[in-house]
Amino acid sequence: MSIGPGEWFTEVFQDEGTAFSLQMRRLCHEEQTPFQHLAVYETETFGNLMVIDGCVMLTARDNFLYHEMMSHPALFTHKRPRKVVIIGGGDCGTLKEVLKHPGVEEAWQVEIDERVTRVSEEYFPELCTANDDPRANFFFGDGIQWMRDAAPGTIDLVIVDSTDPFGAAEGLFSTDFYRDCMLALGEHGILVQQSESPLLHTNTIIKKAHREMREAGFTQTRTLCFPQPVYPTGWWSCTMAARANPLKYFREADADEKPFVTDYYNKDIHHAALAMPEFMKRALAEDDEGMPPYSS
Ligand code: AG3
Repeated sequence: MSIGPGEWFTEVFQDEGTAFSLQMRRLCHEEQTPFQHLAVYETETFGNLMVIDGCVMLTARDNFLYHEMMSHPALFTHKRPRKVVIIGGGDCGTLKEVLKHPGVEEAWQVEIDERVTRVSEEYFPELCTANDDPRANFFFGDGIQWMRDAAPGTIDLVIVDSTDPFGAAEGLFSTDFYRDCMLALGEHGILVQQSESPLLHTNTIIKKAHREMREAGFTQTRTLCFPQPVYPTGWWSCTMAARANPLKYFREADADEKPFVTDYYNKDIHHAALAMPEFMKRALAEDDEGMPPYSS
């Protein structure tokens, strides 16, 4: 897949009959890792671009939206998050956001493909600024196994920052994995998972995530929506789960006085992201029998 200067990189969403393109300056790096095809391009207007198996993972220009929304809403929902585990997230962007919270004492990035991290260190150094933080820990291996082996009740927050739910990431979108997370989290822990496009995947991936998180024993589940221009439809989501704690409340005063800089997340954005579109409410309500309503 060689793309010359001025040519366009395109991610085709075949099922939807749409595509997203970015104009390229040059190919910076390309390799077949033991797990996937990994490429980095320099784009004309979005800075560096990371692509895995033909899917856009991130660009320098807009990854802050995704990384901030994958971390801060959950971190400000938990009462006192001290130990955080990121499953996937090899580019280190989520880790950087997590470690902005001074109360976090220990963060683990559990990524199956070490090459993603090494390539990110080279081409996205701005995402790797917290890698030398003494609280940062790296494990390169299978996140599903890692979670199965985790000691019960020892983790406050699990963030699943994965690729689309196919191939290597498929097992991360399953009742068995959610159950292992629940056991590792204990009573007050929170799980948050990237859950694809509200427009494309509400009736499939998002609905299934709610159903399976509840099957696993989480009684509270909630999807937050946010913009992400370079992903299919430009509109993305994450889904949070908790055993008992309602997810519509968060540490508002702390979010308002956060002792660090963000580019997107703030207290009002958090409130806005909690608001659920009507079509999503209807779709999720179909599965709601006997459970607390999704809007609670
Ligand atoms: N996680 C990938 C989200 C999925 C994007 N899907 C797509 N382009 N088809 C991003 C990793 C960032 N830490």
